[in-house]
Amino acid sequence: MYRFTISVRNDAGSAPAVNIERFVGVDTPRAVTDVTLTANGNTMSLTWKLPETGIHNGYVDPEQITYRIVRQPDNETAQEAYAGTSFQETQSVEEGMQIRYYSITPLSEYGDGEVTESNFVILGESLSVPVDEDLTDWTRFPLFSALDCNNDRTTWIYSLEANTIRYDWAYSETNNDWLITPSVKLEAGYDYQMSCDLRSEDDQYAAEVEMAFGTDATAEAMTNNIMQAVAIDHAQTKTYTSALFNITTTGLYRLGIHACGKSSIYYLYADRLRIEKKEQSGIDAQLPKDVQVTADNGTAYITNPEQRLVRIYDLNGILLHESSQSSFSIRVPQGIYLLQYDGHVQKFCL
Ligand SMILES: [Ca+2]
Repeated sequence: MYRFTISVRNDAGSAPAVNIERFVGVDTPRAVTDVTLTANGNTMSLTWKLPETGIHNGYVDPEQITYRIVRQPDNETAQEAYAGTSFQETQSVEEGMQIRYYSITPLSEYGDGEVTESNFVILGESLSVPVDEDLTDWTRFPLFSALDCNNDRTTWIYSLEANTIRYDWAYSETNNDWLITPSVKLEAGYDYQMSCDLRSEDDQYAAEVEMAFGTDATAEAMTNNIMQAVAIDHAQTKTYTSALFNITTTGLYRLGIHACGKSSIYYLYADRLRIEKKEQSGIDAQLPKDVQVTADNGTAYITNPEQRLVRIYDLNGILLHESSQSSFSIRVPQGIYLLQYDGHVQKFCL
């Protein structure tokens, strides 16, 4: 910045001097504008504009400006001194989903401009079980769908004040707002269970909550209830767990937390959501009477009068022996084994 003192004089004399400050020379760039990020599959395209003048309204030579491009929210530098105002890269997520955005800083030998952040895009198609979502991490909230089904303009949000997901108190008399997970891969043949950590703002009723799942992120799709509505009326976080549930077709599903019941002026907070897979043991409490196993001194003796095909596995599922003899024995190290026939399974110990 330069200060100029200007005075005007003519034959009649001098006018009072005027001081002005002006920037002269090459200026520090302003923050870039119009930052747009689009994703096509795993390929991300970023474009932006450099303002024509610098932070002091001085001259900026776009040819001399480079850009620091940082992947967010991981804060990884993608380019340190990139030339140009469009950038593309292909990035894949190995598993799960995450948001991606970029921060861009214009750099010059006369100083660096301010950082500008792009919009975000979502990488990945679905979550895999086990799911353990930290809902205090704001970057996870955009993966969820918040549905204001009673159209009262309040619903589930990420609260920057509370640093977690919050269901705001309703303007209507009852609550009807879903918080629905991104797509989750579920397999037929297993039991699943969802749990969510919930609390009220105070030891006062905030809302009722129920859980359900379906195949789409809509209220209409949430047809399979897995937890009946309960009132959330405690300031201390408690974990609410659904019933075990399973599906008959392997695929992508959505699981929902439904704020329902009468409304309240107290906020409802959700800060962790888990989905676990439970092995469907398929282990019968007892074998049919005709197949018996007795263990003695490292040897298992099997009686099989109907001469069914009987298989013995270790706990890793490795087949150790199979026989359809009416009686046979197998010598194995101490441990737990599985005896299986005609779809029946039983554990036995040696
Ligand atoms: Ca609402």
